[in-house]
Amino acid sequence: MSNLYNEISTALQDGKTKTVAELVEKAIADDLPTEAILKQGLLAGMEIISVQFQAGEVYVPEVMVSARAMNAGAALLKPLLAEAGVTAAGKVLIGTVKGDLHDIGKNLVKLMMEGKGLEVIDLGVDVSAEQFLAAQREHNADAIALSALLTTTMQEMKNVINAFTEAGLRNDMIILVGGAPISESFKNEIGADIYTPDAASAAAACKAAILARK
Ligand code: B1M
Repeated sequence: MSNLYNEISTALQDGKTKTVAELVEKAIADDLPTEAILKQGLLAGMEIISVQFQAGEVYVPEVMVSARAMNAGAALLKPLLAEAGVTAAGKVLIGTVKGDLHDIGKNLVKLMMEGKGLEVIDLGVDVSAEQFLAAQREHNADAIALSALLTTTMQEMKNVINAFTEAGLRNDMIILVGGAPISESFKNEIGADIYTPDAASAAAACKAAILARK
């Protein structure tokens, strides 16, 4: 394994955004595989921080600076993941649900979807059902991708689906859900269409479902 992956992981754990960006740029210049830079560098570092956070060894501020470094590094990989010159295969609205500020997984899903040639409109974090609905009325997307990382906010996904149903828009679109506490059975319980455990499979499933409808 390239030592550069370890350096990226370590700099991310230390919350050094500038260093992470420089190292990712170096890895790109060295022609290292994009997926490996993401998985063995950025995500490996984030995984270590996650374990330490869960064990109470690091706290919210440290995790936030690591998250910022993660997002900066991932943004540099975006052009490499995108298929240049491909017309959008479909349009997706994405956001982390109301009350939830976690955006790393959501950003990865967005990145992977863009890599599959989908146009993604990112509504950010803490997005209410009303905001999703307003965005759908404006953009008329093929799919909506909801992310939640907290057991307290995952229920908000149901509110989003209810809002779309009440507005008569539910059957016009594909609803994807994901995030650490989400499962296939939860997806079924709230009446969403697709659950996937990771960003790459979310992008693949979303594109396939959109193409199947066209
Ligand atoms: Co928070 N946090 N956090 N946190 N945080 C968790 C989620 C937690 C499990 C840690 C723990 O204590 N064990 C816990 C939740 C417990 C629970 O609900 N059961 C927790 C808590 C409690 C909290 C706070 C309440 C802490 C506090 O303030 N005391 C607070 C809540 C703030 C809020 O949202 N209102 C909080 C705050 C934060 C930070 C701000 C410090 C930071 C977020 C920074 C940011 O996102 N910009 C943070 C982080 C980073 C984490 C952990 C450590 C890592 C999450 C992460 O980014 N992982 C997390 C512990 C953990 O998950 N092990 C934790 C990396 C990322 C790539 O994975 O987001 O799971 P993930 O995405 C995956 C899949 O889930 C999937 O794809 C990705 C992989 O390919 N996926 C989708 C995600 N969305 C998808 C959508 C899809 C499909 C797949 O389709 C649409």
